Amino acid sequence: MGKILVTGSVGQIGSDLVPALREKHGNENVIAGVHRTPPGEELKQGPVITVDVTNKSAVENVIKENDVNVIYHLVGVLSATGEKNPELAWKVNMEGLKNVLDLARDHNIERVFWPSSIAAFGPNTPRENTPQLTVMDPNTMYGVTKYAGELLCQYYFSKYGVDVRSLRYPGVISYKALPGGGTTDYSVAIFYEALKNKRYTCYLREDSTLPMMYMPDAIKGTINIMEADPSDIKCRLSYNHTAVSFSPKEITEEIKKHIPEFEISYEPDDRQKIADSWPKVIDDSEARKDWGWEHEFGLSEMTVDMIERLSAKLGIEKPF
Ligand code: AKB
Repeated sequence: MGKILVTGSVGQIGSDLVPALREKHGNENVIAGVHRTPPGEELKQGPVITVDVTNKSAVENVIKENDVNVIYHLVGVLSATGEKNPELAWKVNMEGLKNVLDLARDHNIERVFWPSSIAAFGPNTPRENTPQLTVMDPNTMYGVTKYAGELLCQYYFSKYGVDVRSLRYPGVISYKALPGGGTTDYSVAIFYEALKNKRYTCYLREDSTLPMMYMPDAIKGTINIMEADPSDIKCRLSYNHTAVSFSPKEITEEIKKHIPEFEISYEPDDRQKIADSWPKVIDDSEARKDWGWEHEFGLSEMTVDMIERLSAKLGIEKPF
């Protein structure tokens, strides 16, 4: 069996995906690709390799020296950071993806996973029940790289037969690693602040509804699409992939059921404009139909699990 390479392993998704893949395939078969941020103890349970995805020959060496045949290419600069540094977002997100796709083609890599995002949509996209194929006019550099990346994946599939599969992630909520530089990050920060300080100042308006998902569902969907039979993958752009949609006000009400003293205030900043250009609810029925996507966690189940696990992580007494 060839090895699995996960780029961006110290990121929010990678920190949960690498252990899940190692549990399935064995620690030694899953290589955690890292760059600047050093890996924590959990990632060090198996092979860790430092690699810059913008350096094609460095990635090629990792593939050749380790007999890699599956790649989860997670490295990416997210929406808010991308608006502060559009050059960096283009370089990391586009050059990194093009390098991985070229190498997948040249080294007969069996499968590639690449995450797109709800950021691939834009202000003229229908915001309710957003279909998979619709108007795409992203107005952030992150969104531009996600939509262009989807087209590139589809091109490499149809032109070169690269079996690349993709999901449009919504905001992902998790307790292991913090998201960094996204617009949906508030949905994680709110839990930390509710537990630690019982107050949170949110940078989005109270009514900013966005599609969201709890990490165990994101990992399940990611592994399931990669395990699906190639004939079941009918969409080679990227699948809409969601679980719930909620606003800061709605998640606050849910948290307050367990931490009644919790208080929130709102000070919208630049990220509000980004959130306003994204869908509120996306329609992921194609993923459900084609390869059997099903989510498990709704808002209330996720809130209970987050509070339980985060209080254990922070050493704070569980409020229920
Ligand atoms: C972000 O907010 O930038 C990301 C995303 C939705 O892709 N979490």
